Amino acid sequence: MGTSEPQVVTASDVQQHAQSQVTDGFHLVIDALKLNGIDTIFGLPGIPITDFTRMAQAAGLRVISFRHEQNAGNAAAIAGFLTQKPGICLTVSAPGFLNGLTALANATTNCFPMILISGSSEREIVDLQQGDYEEMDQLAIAKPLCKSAWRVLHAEDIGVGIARAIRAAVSGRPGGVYLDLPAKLFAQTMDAEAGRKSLIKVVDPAPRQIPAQDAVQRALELLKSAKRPLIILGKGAAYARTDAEIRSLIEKTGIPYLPMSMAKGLLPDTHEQSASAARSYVLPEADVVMLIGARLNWLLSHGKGKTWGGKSHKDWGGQKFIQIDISPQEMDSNVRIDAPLVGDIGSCVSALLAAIDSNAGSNWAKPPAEWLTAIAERRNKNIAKMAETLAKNPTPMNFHSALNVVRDIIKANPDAILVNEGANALDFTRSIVDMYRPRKRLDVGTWGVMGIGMGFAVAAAVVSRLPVIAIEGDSAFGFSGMEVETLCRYDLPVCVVVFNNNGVYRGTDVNPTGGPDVAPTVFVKGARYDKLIEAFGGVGVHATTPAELRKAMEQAIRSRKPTLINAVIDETAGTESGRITSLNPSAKKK
Ligand code: ADP
Ligand code: TZD
Repeated sequence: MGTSEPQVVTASDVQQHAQSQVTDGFHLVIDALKLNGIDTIFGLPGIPITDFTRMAQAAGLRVISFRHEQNAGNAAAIAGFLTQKPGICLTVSAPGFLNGLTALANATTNCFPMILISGSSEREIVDLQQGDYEEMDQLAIAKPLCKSAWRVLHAEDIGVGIARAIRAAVSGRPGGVYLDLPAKLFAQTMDAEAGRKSLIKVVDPAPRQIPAQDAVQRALELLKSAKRPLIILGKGAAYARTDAEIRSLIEKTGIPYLPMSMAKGLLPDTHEQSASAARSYVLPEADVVMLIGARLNWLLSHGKGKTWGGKSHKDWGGQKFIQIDISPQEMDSNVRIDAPLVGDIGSCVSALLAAIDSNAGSNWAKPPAEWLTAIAERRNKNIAKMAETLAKNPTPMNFHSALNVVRDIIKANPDAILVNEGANALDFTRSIVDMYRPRKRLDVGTWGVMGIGMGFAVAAAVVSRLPVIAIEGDSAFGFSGMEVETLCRYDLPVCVVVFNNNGVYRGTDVNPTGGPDVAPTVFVKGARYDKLIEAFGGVGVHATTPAELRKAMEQAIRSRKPTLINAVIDETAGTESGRITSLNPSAKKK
């Protein structure tokens, strides 16, 4: 600290190191990650990891530096979701660690594989609470917020530490793992050959989990007995990368399906068996529901209550459930699961397909025509109604007229990855913008957390090299907005569209006291978010009409330049909390 001499680690330093007789903690961590196929680190440098980031870059790892650790953590988490390899987030001690921790907890909640690696302060001082620089017992704090947490104290244990972290992140139900690396560890040296031998290349990190044959048969019998069957696909199904098998199961059985938000595009949203546009009809009416990689949590009204045809909000609607999940404890978490099918989705779906073929051959009876016709009627009616709304061109622009543009852009660029957060900006995008390919929609997930936007966008662009479109509420964007500098620094093909309606949900609230402060949900009116990205050399566009928005988005996709479009939306257009108004305590009181 304090010297002006630039610290540069050259390729020849690295080579010299390789030829020398000793290795150190820095290099053992790098070598262990590389040995396990990890090629990217998302992080933010500082004591004690700055040199580590330099050495990692010199050793050929891609090191993507962020402006805040939470965004690096979100990037790591979604990289994990997209690649099935644990995403790595690297932070400094105490405050950096805590900044990354929100993302680690969110990754665990969403079943995304991620490893948060944080440098930590001197153990002796931390444990006696003698007041070290950035002192904190990080291991203890991380433990309840992730799948597993470990600390490595000796260089010869780095191989085991990294191996355990990788296995824990991706095996079984994926999730977040914390690895605590004290500053002293990095500088420890050991014999290079012994160091090399201490590393572990993890064999079969996420072993298949084959379901029991009787469980497959039970599930199949229940499915066969259904008069009004329904399949629900969750983001676990998207993560599992068994797209062809899932499509084959759906098409072979002819069963209508609903994709959860991040499972959209697993089959194209325009598929004739998609019941998305008839959701409020199929949930209460279905008699047998098969969940594939989706939990019966709040996003599915806990499998009961009025959404499912129950009499009051806690009543079971009478459905029977088949649930495919890798986690046995997930079963019966909300309502009875009549046919639990525990295993990895690939093995479970393949086993079902094989059983269908051997039981029924090509004679699998499609669901009764009345069920399919009733769904088709509702779906077509709702789609026609939506088409009318989308065709309108009001001034000022509203969510619908803006999203009509986004919908066309995604249709023309089905490989583009869509990142999405906000309340109204989230709900309307999910229902209006059709997805055509798997793992192209990344959003606020299980917690409905704001702040994933730029971290997800950076990682999606880095790991896929495909264009990324981030549709952001103006409040949502603010949580990670400084990362537009990161977009520009790495020249990423990301087009951020800020749906600017002057506030959280809306921009119309007033301070009831008449005092000078604006209402808690209101922002600066007419803010120009496009100017932010211009500060870093990106393209900023101010769009007030669908035509301007379309032109700017098309240009962004064509040019692959980091772009931010400030899309001005009618400030009266949103509703409180979007679709989940009812979760607000005062709505409950009414
Ligand atoms: P959504 O929010 O889309 O409904 P959830 O995150 O609630 O999805 O559910 C995902 C589920 O998928 C989790 O219960 C998780 O255990 C499960 N899962 C994740 N990966 C696999 C896999 N490879 N095989 C089986 N289940 C999986
Ligand atoms: N903080 C965090 C971390 N997550 C949250 N979900 C919230 C706060 C609460 N919240 C929502 O649930 S949505 C939202 C907040 C602050 C922003 C909604 O405003 P927006 O979108 O401008 O992003 P719309 O389109 O105007 O509704």
